[in-house]
This record gives sequence, C-alpha cells and structure tokens, in this order.
Amino acid sequence: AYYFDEPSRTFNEYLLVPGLTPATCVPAAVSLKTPLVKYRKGQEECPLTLNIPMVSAIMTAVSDDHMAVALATEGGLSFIYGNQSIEDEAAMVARVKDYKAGFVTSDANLSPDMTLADVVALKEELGHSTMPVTDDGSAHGKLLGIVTGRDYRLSRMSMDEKVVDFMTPRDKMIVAPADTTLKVANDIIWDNKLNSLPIVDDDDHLVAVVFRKDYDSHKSNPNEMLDDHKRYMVGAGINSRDYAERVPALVEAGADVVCIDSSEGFSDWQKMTIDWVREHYGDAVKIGAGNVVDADGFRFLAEAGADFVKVGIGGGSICITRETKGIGRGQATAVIEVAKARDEYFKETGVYVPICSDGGIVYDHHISLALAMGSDFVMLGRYFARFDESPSNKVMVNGTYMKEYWGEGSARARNWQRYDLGGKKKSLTFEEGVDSYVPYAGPLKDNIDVTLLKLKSTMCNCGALTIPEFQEKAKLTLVSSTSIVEGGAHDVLLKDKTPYVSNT
Ligand code: MZP
Repeated sequence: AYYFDEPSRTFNEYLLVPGLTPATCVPAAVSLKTPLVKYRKGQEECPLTLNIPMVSAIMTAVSDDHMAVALATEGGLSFIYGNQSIEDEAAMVARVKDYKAGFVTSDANLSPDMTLADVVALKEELGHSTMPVTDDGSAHGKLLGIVTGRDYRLSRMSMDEKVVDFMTPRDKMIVAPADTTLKVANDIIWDNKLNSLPIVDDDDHLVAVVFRKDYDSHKSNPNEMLDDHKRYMVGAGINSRDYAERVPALVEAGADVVCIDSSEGFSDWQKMTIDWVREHYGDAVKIGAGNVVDADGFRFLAEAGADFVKVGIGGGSICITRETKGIGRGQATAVIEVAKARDEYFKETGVYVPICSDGGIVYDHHISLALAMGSDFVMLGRYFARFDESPSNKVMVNGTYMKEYWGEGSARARNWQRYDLGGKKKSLTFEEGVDSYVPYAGPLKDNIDVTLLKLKSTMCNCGALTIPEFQEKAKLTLVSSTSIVEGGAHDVLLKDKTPYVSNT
C-alpha cells in the first residue's frame, strides 16, 4: 500500500494570514470573475466564465430551474439535478433559458389598460417582489409592465416617442433613443455604473428604466452573463449510464455546460462519457467531471478531456461515504493537491483546467479558503438548500422553520447512477447519504450578498483584487486545536444562549 506522508486536513484547520492592503484594495473594487471551463492561456479567452465563484450542487433538494434563475441573476450557475427523467431535466433547462430576465408583461391578470392603482390592488396576488412600471411614472399612467425581483424601485422616468432617460439618483442623465435594444441599454448602464434596470417590450425596444438600489460591483455587465442577451446560463447533471440520450436532450434544451455527477470520478466510466461527447460534439459541448481527491485522479480526467474537474469525496454535509466505504480525503488537502496538479498540467500543456471544490463548505470563510488554496470555484449543497428558491419543503420543526435537505445517496433520492460501478444492477444497495433538515434562511439574494462581501473583505485583507491574485498572494497557516477555541467567542458569558447555527 502507498501511504501519504501527511494526514488529510479540513478547511477548519487553516487560517489566512493577512498581507498588505493597498489603499486601492477595497471590496467594491474586487472582481470575482473566474473561469468555468478549460482554456489555453495566452491564446484564447476562457469560453465560459462565472461572475461569482459559486455553483449550486447537482442535487434533487437544491438545483431546479427556480434556483438556477436566482443564482444566475447573482452571477453564479446551477447544475440542474440529473436524478429525474431526461424529459423533466431538459424541461427545467429550457425554462431557465426561456426566462426573461427582469420583467414580465404577459401575466394573465394584467392588461395594458390597467393603472398603477389597479396593480397595487393586485399586489397580494402578484407577490411582494413586483414593481409595476407605467408610461409616465405616475400612479395613473398606462401600465407598461411588471418588474419582478426584490429591491427594485421606480425611478423618475420620462417617456416620449423619442427618448428614454437613464436618470440616476446622482442626477446623472443619459438619454438613449427609444428604439434602443436591451443589449445596448445594458452596455450604457454598465459603462456608466448606473443603478438601473432596463425594461424592453416584446420587440426588444427599450421602454423604461428603473433603479436598482442594490447595485453591486460584483455583478458585471449583464450582457456577459446572458449567453444571447436575454438568456441565463445554466448547467445540468448527467451520469455515465444514459449520456447518449440525456446529453442530446440537454444540449437541445440549451444547457451551457454539463457535468458528470458521480461520488467517485477516477474511473473508465467517466472517460467513456467524455469520449462520447467529444466524438459527437467535439469541443462545442462543455463537460465537467469528478469527483477526485488527488493528483492522479485529476490528471486522468484532464487527459480524458474534462472541461473542469470537481474535487471532494466524503466531505458533503449529508455524506456518509467515508463511514460506509472508507474512501475519501480531508477537503483542504484534496484541494491543495489537486490545485498543484492543475498548475503542473498547465505548465506542461498550456491548458488550464479549472477545479471546483465540492462539498464541505460550512462557514462562509471556507469559500475564501477553498479559493485561496487554488479552487477556481466552489459547489455548495447545504448552503443553497436553506433558501426560498430551493425545491425542498419548508417545514416547522420545534418552533423553527427548516428546509428539508437530503443526499443523492440517501434512501430518499436513490440516485443509483451517481454511485454506479457498472454491472446489471440498477438500484442503490446501500446508502451513502442522509435525509436531514437545515435551518431556513430566507431569499438567496440576501444571503449571497453577505457571503460575497465577506469574501471580498478577506481578499482585501490579503491585498488581492482578483481570484488569481488571491491565489498567488494568500498565506495560509495551520491552526492548533487550542487556537480554534481562541478563534470563537471565549471566556465570556454569552447573553444570547441560542445554539450557534453554522454557515455565516
Ligand atoms: P454540502 O455543500 O452539502 O456540504 O455538499 C454538497 C455535495 O455533497 C454535493 O455537491 C455532492 O458532491 C455531495 N453529495 C450529494 N449527495 C451526497 C450523498 O448522498 C453527497 N452522499 O455526498
């Protein structure tokens, strides 16, 4: 047997040591843009990038079309769960691609004759996150549309036949022709750093602009985020059994990227799946693979042609694989070793294969650690399961709201393809995951804003404005078990005795 020299370690065993923070290094200036798929450095731009380094897990309790729209709005990406029929998964992908970002005008309850007052009367039915837009901005103006989404408010807005004003609270005024398209409007808004949301009609002509009070520099120009300019990016899970039928259906539905979902990806099954995709689609279909936890596993999948590689076995919050089968590795050690292998592969071949740390993010600062250790992005299940947008039930348990969250290897999900090792058997013989509750945490947006602000603050503490700079400058130290105690509140009597629930 081969023995690794060092014990494998978890994120909790590391801390970042600050570097010099230049005066220009402020959270608002930090870019979280990161590559999603492989590219040849120096020769071409990465073909698919994320604006924030977070993707949601390929899990029944996490990633459906609602989650995908909410996360894409924030600059991340969901991988729609594959543990469903090919038709149902493709339909979810298609719904994300068909989603019109930012506005709806064709709700059956609405008609163009309505006034704002009529719409306010309908507010209960429409939900709280709706904003009616009228042609003159007054309560009695003609209804142009309904803006959906939280935190929108109507700006001073003038409409005549020729121009639409891009008014801002800072009294900056930009005027654009009324036949301006959404794409042009997005560029104007981005170039001028306006807190605005453009509204277009069905012919893609700009009709109004509303302010977004939550403008945040982590978002980039929406045109970059939408694949054509009105479509969100979305990923989808596949398995190494029915890929010949599933992949074409997902591609047809508009999936931007697929990912082989497996608890252990260092296998011929994954290579066969990638080979099939390359044979039928060349490089046009982007495919991620995994999961692996060492350099050998990474190199195998990189050489097989994976567009990105996922790292992590047994660290997921709902995962009992290490207890059941005795395989896995501490997540921090796995990421550190695979990142090193990724860099060596890049030096040798000039091909940069992004890696994704998957599972085991308990606190927000674990995301910072995973990135500092070399991950290009992270995949989270438990984190996203807690939000309104996840598909699972919200239930009351002992007076507290919870969301249900279960593993793909649990008896509830029975995702046998994820654990498949060939053979005729098409069922899950033993469980590798549990069924659980996680504390309900409200809307995705509110939570992710705080998480990203923490990440940007940490990056500034380390003097980094981009993720590659963070990876280069990060100084990490192992912590002793006694210094972990020192890191929390200690030697004081807490006034609030509510048990501390992790994640923030
Ligand atoms: P976490 O974010 O909840 O800690 O972990 C999510 C990850 O756990 C998923 O992305 C997936 O890789 C893994 N997972 C999903 N189901 C199981 C299981 O049933 C599992 N064992 O380990």
